Amino acid sequence: MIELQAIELRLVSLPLRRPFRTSFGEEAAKEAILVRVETATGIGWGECAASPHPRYSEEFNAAAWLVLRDHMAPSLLAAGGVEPEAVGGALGWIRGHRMAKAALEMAVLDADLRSAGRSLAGFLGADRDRVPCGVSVGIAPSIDALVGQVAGFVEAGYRRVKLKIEPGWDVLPVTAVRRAFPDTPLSVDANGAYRLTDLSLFEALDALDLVYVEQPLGHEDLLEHAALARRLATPVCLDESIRSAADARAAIELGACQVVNVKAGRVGGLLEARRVHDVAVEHGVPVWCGGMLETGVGRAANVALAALPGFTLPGDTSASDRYFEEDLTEPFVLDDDGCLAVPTGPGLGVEPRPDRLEACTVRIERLES
Ligand code: SMG
Ligand code: MG
Repeated sequence: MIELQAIELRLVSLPLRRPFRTSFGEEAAKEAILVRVETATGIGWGECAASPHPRYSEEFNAAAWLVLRDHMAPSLLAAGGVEPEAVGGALGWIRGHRMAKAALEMAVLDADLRSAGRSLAGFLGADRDRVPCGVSVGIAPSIDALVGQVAGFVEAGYRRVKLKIEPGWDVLPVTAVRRAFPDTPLSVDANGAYRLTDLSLFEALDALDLVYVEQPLGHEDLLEHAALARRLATPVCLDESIRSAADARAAIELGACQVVNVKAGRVGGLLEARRVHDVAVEHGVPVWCGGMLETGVGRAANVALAALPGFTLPGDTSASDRYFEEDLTEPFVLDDDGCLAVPTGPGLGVEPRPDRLEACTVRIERLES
């Protein structure tokens, strides 16, 4: 049982080395809410996966801040003690707001595992000490610029390259990258930008030997994804559509996806993410760990999750230098095999560096029991 004494919310902002553009917009900085819990036996950190705008999902930082401050933190503080496994249940009366819930659960888990001297990866059931990494490449100013960026990532050793697509930036750039890198595992991610009437576009992509097409259609369209999947040789992977283990089961059983992207934030926490993994494994469906441009804090959790046995495809768990000049934690560095080492220290196995925390903080609020 963890005795919660205080919960601190901290908004941080880190400039991205290159703006990240997707079908729903562009981000030039990573802005995230960090949650720091203080307990009778030590502290724990969590990171919220939300962005400044409600574009990837309905969650966004200003709303996550409010729901954490006015509802979630008071609810947990009033409860006094809580087991990490019980955080989801204790916050179950709050509908949705999964990324905010996930951040708080991560912080409680980190505190609990640190005081027990146990790593998050070990707790989750990881069976590897390094994970192969992919990289997600945003919509570029030109095809030449895109091919140049991909060349840098292939050279760095990334094991899979994912290209963001949108109407007007699809078959031509993806064909150019495929021609330049005939042997590189490639995928595309539309973030829901297409409709079933765009079938011919996906048939054209089918010829490019992609590992999967990620979230091609709207996030609420499971049946349409199933209809698309029946027409394609390329597997369909779902991201935004899967917000829980129950969603994963429905999507897989409906034939709406053959691959699952798991993000702890999107599904309400690391423990639900493990349940999504379990559902996929039970159905023989490969999973991989998605990313939300996390700082080193959230990245540590992603890398631990990605070390579970069902994560058989490289994830969007890229090295710190793919995002930032300087991360918040000690940097995650790609090894010669295109892998990141899974942290082995207690809890997340990383902490924000005090100087970086100071430099990146925009706002702090503290709640006490
Ligand atoms: O963390 O490297 C990363 C980003 C991976 O492409 C990525 N994420 O739909 O999968 C996705 C997007 C969402 C990013 S919204 C900030
Ligand atoms: Mg995606």
